[in-house]
Amino acid sequence: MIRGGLLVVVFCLSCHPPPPGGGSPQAATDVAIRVNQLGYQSNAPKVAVVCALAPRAITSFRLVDARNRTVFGPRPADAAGPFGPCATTYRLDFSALGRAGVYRIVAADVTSSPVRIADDVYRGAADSLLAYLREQRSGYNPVFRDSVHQRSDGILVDHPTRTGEFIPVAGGWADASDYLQYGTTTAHATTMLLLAYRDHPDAFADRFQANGLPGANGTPDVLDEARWGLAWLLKMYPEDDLLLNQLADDRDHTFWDLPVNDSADYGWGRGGKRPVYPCTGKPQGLFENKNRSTGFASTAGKYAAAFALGAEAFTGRDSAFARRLAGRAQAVYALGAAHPGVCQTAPARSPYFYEEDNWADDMELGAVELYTLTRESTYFAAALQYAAQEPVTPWMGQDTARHYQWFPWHNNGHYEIWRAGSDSAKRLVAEYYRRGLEAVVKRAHNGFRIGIPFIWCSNNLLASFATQATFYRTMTGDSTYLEYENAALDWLFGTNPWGVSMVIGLGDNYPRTPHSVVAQQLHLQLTGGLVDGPVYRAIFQNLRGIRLVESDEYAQFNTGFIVYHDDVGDYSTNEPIMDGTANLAYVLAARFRGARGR
Ligand SMILES: [Ca+2]
Ligand SMILES: [Ca+2]
Repeated sequence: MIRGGLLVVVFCLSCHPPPPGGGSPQAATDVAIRVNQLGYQSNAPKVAVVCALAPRAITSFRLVDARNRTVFGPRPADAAGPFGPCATTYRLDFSALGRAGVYRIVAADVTSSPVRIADDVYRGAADSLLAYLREQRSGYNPVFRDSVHQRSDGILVDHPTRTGEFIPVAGGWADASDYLQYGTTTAHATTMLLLAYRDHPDAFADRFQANGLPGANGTPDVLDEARWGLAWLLKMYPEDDLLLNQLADDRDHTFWDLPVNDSADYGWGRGGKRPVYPCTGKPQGLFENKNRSTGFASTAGKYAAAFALGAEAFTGRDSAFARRLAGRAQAVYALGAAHPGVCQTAPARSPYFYEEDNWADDMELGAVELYTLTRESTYFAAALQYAAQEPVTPWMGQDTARHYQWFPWHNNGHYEIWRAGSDSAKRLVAEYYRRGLEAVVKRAHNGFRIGIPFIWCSNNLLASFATQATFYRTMTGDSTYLEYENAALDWLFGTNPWGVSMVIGLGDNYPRTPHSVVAQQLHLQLTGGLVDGPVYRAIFQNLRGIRLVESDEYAQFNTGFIVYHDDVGDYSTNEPIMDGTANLAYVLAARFRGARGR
């Protein structure tokens, strides 16, 4: 989500409807007990966190059942120090309670919301994410049952010789609540869907057709959605040396309107054609703001990986489609190898863009997926070389980073090398992952066990941390980081200072007024959408054009170094994001399989 449109907020001030009901935050007192609102699997670690807004001594806690009978405890509450708005925190560990049921936690005369223990608490969670992706579809959109940008996409811009040429690129997903579309986020999202299905197929159902309308079609919905992404990426790579990277730009932000009547004007009239940007290997930006692009490889590697994984996934389902994907995977990988460097997204009127600075991670993933597909050893050797260039995703252990500076937020390539490689290669990439996890954990000495930097899209970092920890645990059997892996998921589903599940429609208390024109004007719940999540107060205060449009129901929890607002005006913490949503698919699918007693 790259925003910054002042007009958006001005418009909201006059048109914001009354918020839908429900979701009142807990904490009539100054003590809140935060829990994972999906629940806890029977044999998993189980921890709730107390956030006390004033210093408060809490010695013990217990769990009660529906009849208010104590079923666990009293046990000691572990004091864990201050964090953000919490003057002090306590960790309440009830891992020893394994009996399925619905309970409440009682501590300091405060009773929590219901706590569910069951093996199937993640059932349907990964599938729920797909609802948001269907809602975000461009081309034919099943929510509107209408075409979106079908005839407007797009006119080639910023090309040395072919600027002004029409190239058909309708399709894909809108990136967030604006209607820009990026090859880099789409390719990563598609990859996450394909990996999630490959490793955890049981987590996904078949209730929708290829076009996103209700009705089974014999294909798991996660593959329907992945194919939607792949079909668009193929359009975005129409010729061997023409790699398209971005559709539309931030001139989209001028108007706050629905995608079916988008009235953005890119110089061809309101609601007219949209620009499509190629990778050029040079800094891009049609106006005063420029990115710092240096090559093609960051985008080419991601396309290669998605195409190669797609070829594997569709071999038995549609061999012609699979063969085409395999051919495009090899071509785009070669283009990336010939043009090392990053292909960043292009800013227009606003200064914001995806400032991706790493590309070896992307080429590593592309190379190892091509090795898996073709068994050509040169690809595997290249993957190992790229892996050695960036063993640890650089945000891990840092206090801050630029917007999407290290993307994707975890490196799928190491896991794929582990799957395909020798024992020595397996040990090497497991150690790479361990170093990254250790760096984050070193910063996680707080009651919530969270060690990420609270930059824009912090929820993506948590999803990626949990995914990398899941990979590492699968690869090594080492559960050293399991407490932190669980804490990251618990945070995303409500164990955070605000008590908010960050996925719309999942849990008891989730965002009701996301930064989305579709949600606002159609009164539509964007089920499955992961919002950006809390950011450092300084980031919130310095972004352009943010104004809250309603009173802050979480004001008492927004007094610390990080803030979150369930407010349609806050594009920094409360905007659902396509790539972040898909980024959560793998780890939720893996938890589903955990329900089967793995
Ligand atoms: Ca289906
Ligand atoms: Ca990268």
